[in-house]
Amino acid sequence: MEQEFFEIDGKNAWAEVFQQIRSESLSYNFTYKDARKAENKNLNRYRDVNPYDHSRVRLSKGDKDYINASHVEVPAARRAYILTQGPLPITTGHFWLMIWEQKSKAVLMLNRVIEKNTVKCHQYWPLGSKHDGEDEMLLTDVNLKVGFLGEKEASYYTVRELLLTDLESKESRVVLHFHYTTWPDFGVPESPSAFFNFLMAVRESGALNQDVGPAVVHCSAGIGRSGTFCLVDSCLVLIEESGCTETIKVRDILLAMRKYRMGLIQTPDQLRFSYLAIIEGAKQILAGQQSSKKVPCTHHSEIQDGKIIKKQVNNIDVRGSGSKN
Ligand code: PTR
Ligand code: PTR
Ligand code: PTR
Repeated sequence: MEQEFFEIDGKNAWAEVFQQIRSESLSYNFTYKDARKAENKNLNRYRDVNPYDHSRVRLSKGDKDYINASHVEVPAARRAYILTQGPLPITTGHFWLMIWEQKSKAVLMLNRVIEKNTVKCHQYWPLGSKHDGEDEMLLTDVNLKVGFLGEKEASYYTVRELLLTDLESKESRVVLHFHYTTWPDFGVPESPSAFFNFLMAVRESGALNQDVGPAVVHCSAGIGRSGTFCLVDSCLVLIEESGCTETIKVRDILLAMRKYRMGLIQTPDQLRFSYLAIIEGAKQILAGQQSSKKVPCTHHSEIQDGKIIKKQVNNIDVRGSGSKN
């Protein structure tokens, strides 16, 4: 895929490649009727960004099951995420109810509350008294409470610990809040390595593991930056498993992800950045594998529609005639 990257770069063809991906996903034609129902329209931040009916997250408790959020899965990488818009004042309760019901361990926030002098997301978590804010936020419509426990700042992001409590059962859970604070909408992070450090911090917390609910990933619309993050993470899982970057088909994985939520990745530059972050991340991951004596590139697998199709193991054709050498 490095070769593919340099070829596209050399031809300055990112806009073209991105446009191909958009046109191909236009043919999906999934419906989003629930999002357009009269009673749900004001629950959407942007009128042109809607969750498909087939993959939308449904709320169980309460009188409405609608939230602008989608299950996005990459089965070959065993990854499941929830991508959603930045909460509006009236959807903040629904947002926390979704986190409670889906048993998510973390929220990954990739935008700032105010960008270009515009509110891009409601202040949906308590800031804490050290920031002259409240320590608790009460969500009366869903009978939940969010408390501020503490935070740690790194250079490009902040990690907070929040305590989510169901006021009915009195049960509480810690929810981690990973906030990337330096990624403009329709833009890219300053450097692939800053982004990689953020991704590694999220991974180390266990929030992307299979034994917890899907991490909730959001930006303002929940498609551009959120799509970029999930594509890079999933591709790096697949590279880690195959031990090499040659066989990965980033475009196919993005196209498969776009079947779950519309518009994932919003600009040619975000697509280019994804490739860069995958290449940079793969270098670090594969170097780590070599030093821990894992033999790189033993599985020659192809990825189709987000699923790995194994062709060869240790250079022996697994469909072969029984020859051991
Ligand atoms: N804040 C939203 C916006 O301005 O885009 C509110 C809104 C949402 C307004 C949907 C209108 C919406 O849809 P329609 O124009 O189809 O009623
Ligand atoms: N209609 C909005 C717009 O084009 O501004 C929708 C939108 C907003 C789409 C932000 C994507 C956006 O970026 P992100 O998904 O990264 O918040
Ligand atoms: N910001 C976008 C706009 O206003 O046009 C919103 C959008 C949503 C754009 C989906 C594109 C979308 O799909 P695709 O990227 O596949 O064209």
